[in-house]
Amino acid sequence: MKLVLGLGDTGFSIARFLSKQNIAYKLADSRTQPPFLSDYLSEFPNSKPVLGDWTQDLLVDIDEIFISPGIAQTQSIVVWAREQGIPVISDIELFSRYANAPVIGITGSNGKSTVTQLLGEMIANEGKKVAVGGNIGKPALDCLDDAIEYYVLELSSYQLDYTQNLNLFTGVVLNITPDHLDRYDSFEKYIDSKLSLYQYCQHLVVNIDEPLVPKKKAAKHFGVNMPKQPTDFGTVTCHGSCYFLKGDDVLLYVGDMLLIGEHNITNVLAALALGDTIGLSADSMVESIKAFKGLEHRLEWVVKKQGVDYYNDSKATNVISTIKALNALIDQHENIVLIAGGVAKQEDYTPLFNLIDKDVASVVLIGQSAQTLGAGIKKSIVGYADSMDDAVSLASSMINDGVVLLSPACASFDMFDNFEDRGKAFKRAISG
Ligand code: UMA
Ligand code: ADP
Repeated sequence: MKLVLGLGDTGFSIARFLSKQNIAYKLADSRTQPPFLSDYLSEFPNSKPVLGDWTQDLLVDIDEIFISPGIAQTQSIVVWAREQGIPVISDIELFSRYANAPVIGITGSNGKSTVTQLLGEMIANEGKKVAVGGNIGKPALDCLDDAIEYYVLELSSYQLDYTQNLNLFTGVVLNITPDHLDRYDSFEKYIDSKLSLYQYCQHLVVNIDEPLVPKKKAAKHFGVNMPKQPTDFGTVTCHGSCYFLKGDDVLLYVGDMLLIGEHNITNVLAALALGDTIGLSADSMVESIKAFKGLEHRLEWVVKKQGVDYYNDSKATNVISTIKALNALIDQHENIVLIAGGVAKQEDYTPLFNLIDKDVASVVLIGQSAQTLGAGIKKSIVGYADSMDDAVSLASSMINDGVVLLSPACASFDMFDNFEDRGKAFKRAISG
C-alpha cells in the first residue's frame, strides 16, 4: 500500500495518477481542512483521507510514500518513515518512472519559471508537442501523456530533496542565492539540494557566471561574456549594442526582445543553451525569444497612469530578485517608488538597503517585516501602509513621473494567499 502525504496540487495529482493505475493508496494531510478536500471527496467519494496530526499508525503496511514538497524533512512523519526504512519520494521521481519522452529539468533560486516557460514556447514553436509543468504550477504527473515529445519541468529544491532517481535528458541550475533557509540547516545544504539536479542529467547545461556551480568539462556553457566554445552561448557588446551569440555567430540584438533587465539576458541564454542541446534550430528559438512577453507577476509592466509606469514583480520573494528588478528599471527611469515587505526571508538585506539608499527615491513598506526593513533604509523616504490599496495610493502620491514597482523581496503569506494573490491585489489597487 502507498501513502500519499499532502492534499494540495501535488497530493491530488498523485491520487489521480495512482487511481488511474489501480494502485492502492491512502492519503493523509496534517491539516484538518486541506485546500482540495471538497474537490477530492467529490472526485473520490469512497476515499477517506486521514486528516489532522501525523501518527505512526499511518505507516502500517506502507511500502512507499509519495510526499508533497511543502512537507519539510523534519516533520515527524518523514523522520518515522526513514527510521523504518520506508522510501519517501517526490511526485517528480514517480513521474520519471512513467515518462516516455525526454525530460528537461530547470532549477535555480530565481528565473526558473521564466526559463521553463520560454523553453516550452521554443519547443512548441518547432511544432513539437511539449508539456510544461512541475513547480511552475501544473504538477508533473498531470503532464503525462503518450503524445508528448518533450517534458519541461521546473524543479524546486523541495522536490529535489525527495528525489533519488530521475532521468533528465538535459538540465540546468540557473543560479544559487540564499532562499528558503528556514527549510535547510545551512546555505551549504541548500546549495547541495540545487546541485543534485546535475547527477540526473545526460547532458549538462552550466551557467559559467554562477560561482557556486562547478564547471564541468563536457557541459554546454552559457554566460554574459563571449563564448569560449563554438557550441556555447553568450553575448557581445559592439558600439554600445548587445547581441546574443552562439560561439561567434550573432543570433539576436538584445533590444529586440520584449523582456527587460540583465537577469533576463541570462535567462534567455539558459533557454537557448537547453534548446540547442535538444536540437532546436537557432532561427526558431530567436522567433520565440522575440515574441516572449514574460510571465505575469515577474517584472510585468501593468499600465501607464498619469505619467507613472506601474510594474508588478510580486514573484520577487528574495533580496536578489528585487535587486535585479530595480537594476533593470534604474537604467531607464530617474524616479522609482518601491513597494516591498511581507514575510522576510532569513537572508542579508544589506545589499538591497544600499541599492535603495543609492538609487530609489521612496519606499512604501507593507506586511510583518515593514518596521525591520524600514530600520535598514537610511536615506530614501520611507512610508508604511497596512493594505495593498493604501500602499499603491501612498506610492502614487510620492511621484509625478517615473515608476511604481511592487517587488517585495519577501514572501506573501502574512497578507495574501500567495504571490499571485498579492500581484492581483496590486493590479486591482492601480485600477481602483
Ligand atoms: N501539508 C501538510 N503538512 C505540512 C505542510 C503541508 O499536510 O506540514 C499539506 C497542506 O495541508 C496542503 C498540502 O500539503 O494540503 C500542500 O502541499 P504543498 O505545500 O507541497 O503544495 P502543493 O499544493 O502540492 O504545491 C506544490 C508546490 N508548493 C510548494 O512546494 C510549497 C507548488 O509550488 C507547485 O506549483 C505544485 O506543488 C506543483 O508542482 C509553489 C511554491 O511556492 C508555487 N513553490 C516554492 C517556490 O517556488 O519557492 C518551492
Ligand atoms: P522562479 O520560478 O525561480 O521563482 P521566476 O522566473 O518566476 O523565477 O522569477 C521570480 C523573480 O525573480 C521575479 O521577480 C523575477 O523578476 C526575478 N528573476 C527572474 N530571473 C532572475 C535571475 N536570473 N536572477 C535573479 N532574479 C531573477
